[in-house]
Amino acid sequence: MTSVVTDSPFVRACRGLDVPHTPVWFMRQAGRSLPEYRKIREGIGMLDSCRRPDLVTEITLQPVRRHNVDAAILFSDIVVPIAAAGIDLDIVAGTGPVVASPIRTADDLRRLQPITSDDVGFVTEAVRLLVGELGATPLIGFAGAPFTLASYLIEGGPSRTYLKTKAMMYAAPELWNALLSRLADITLAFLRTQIDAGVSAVQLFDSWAGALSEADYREHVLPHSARVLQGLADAGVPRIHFGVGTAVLLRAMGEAGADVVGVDWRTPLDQATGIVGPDRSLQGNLDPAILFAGWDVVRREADRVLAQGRAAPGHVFNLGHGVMPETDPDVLTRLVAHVHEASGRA
Ligand code: 1CP
Repeated sequence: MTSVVTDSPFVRACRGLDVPHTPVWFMRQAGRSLPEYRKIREGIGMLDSCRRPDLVTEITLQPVRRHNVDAAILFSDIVVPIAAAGIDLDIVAGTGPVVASPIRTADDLRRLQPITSDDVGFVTEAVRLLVGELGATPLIGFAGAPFTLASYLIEGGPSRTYLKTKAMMYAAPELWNALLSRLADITLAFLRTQIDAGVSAVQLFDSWAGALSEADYREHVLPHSARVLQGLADAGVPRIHFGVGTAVLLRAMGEAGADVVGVDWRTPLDQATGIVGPDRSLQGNLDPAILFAGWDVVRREADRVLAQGRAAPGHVFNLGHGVMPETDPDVLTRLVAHVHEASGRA
């Protein structure tokens, strides 16, 4: 089985090898855009559902069955390992992660403990079940990057400005580095657990890194993300590194140790590959809002993304960020078929 997965279009594109068609999957492909997801989640909290391997398996498989995507992504959340590390938090419907008592001092940091695989045994179990079910379809594991995780821990929840996060970064570099270093350990342990259980690739989500200048990213964030990505260099699976609004960070995010750099819709892929360099594949980057503009626009823009993606050594088609809950799932199904057909070898 393993060799079939290693030879899948998705893993081959991540490695910059030739492919029979451009592989495609969607960030947030599992979730509220699917009626079968809304049904199975009825009355079950987000964190509780992430801890139930039977539910995780079913929810992860739903978009694979429906859309014929080239990869599955484990149903979980970036704050799952943080909860396992001892932080009291919840994922509130319509809001996102909310931390009961934010981390702002060295004393607070003591509440964030290292994790081992045993603390997230439900993830190991879910990955094993999924690898058995998925056959030749690769499973992507993921984690939040230290900066994005720190933003939730410091702010206490979602933020637009990252004021408290940046204030700590500038004013208390020792505390900042201690926090990000601890988060890097947790993220590394969480990704290792998923790889040991059988995932075929990992994605490090630094969704909110685009709030930083390149200089600040390089000084305060990159060393911690690099420790995570380079710590997996021997693991034998492609490493994808993604953030939103990262046009000025793409080179640095590649240098952190990624095999694939995820690009949002603001930077055309032919331009992105010039920034990232010839050694790395790209993933992206259709604007998720385009899915609301009617099929003719979707097809035209998808063709543009495919054409621009040909400039990169390998291209994994995706959106520039996650599927919005209001998206018509039939448009996603049609888009997958179109990407396969339009990019397929004659
Ligand atoms: O009850 C629900 O359905 C809540 C919505 C939801 C879902 C479906 C949340 C809350 N998380 C998830 C699952 C999830 N989260 C996945 C599933 C796999 C898939 O993609 O199909 C993944 C990969 C994530 C990762 C995640 N969580 C990120 C990084 C990706 C991104 O979108 O940038 C981030 C930033 C989070 C935090 C989070 N969790 C949930 C929400 C609404 C948010 C964002 C809150 C904010 O705006 O700050």
